[in-house]
Amino acid sequence: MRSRHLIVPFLLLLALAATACGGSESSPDEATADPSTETTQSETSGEVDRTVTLKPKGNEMKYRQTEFSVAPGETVRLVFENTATSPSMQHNVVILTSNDEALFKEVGEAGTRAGSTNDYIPQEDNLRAQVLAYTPMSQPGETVEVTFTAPEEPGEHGYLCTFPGHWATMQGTMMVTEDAAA
Ligand SMILES: [Cu+2]
Repeated sequence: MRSRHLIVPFLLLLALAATACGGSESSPDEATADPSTETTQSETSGEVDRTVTLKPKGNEMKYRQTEFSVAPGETVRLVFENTATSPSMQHNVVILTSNDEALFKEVGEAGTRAGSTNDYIPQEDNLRAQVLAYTPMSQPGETVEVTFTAPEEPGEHGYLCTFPGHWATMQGTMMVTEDAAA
């Protein structure tokens, strides 16, 4: 009897302790989850030096904006708003390490070979090394983006869409220049 009386309050205490623990565990989790998300967002936007937004030219296999400038070494957020309405107008933005005309063709054709499972991004190591940054492939009406660090060296970098058949006409040039510095 004596031991039984001791056990019951002890179990009650355990149950209370467990409840208290559970309660105190869940509220800090919620408390930390929200601020950390906010912090990540503010950190991300704080780190971005420049946001560049590109769009296609109607339902053509062309970019509306065929040139943009960034400053050396800055963090660039590249947004592509696929404003096209034709279902075949899937687009991405693939930025190259140079503005070499032959490279457009190589990367464009390699993108076609890579296919949809690889998001039309070249799989060959030598060509992947020539890709500075790329957005995911976008469906008409979809917006995609990528954040990358601009090269430290001033120069010209081609960009193209690697959706099959688009590379030859869907091209532009990213200028890395001190003139673009804020
Ligand atoms: Cu395209």
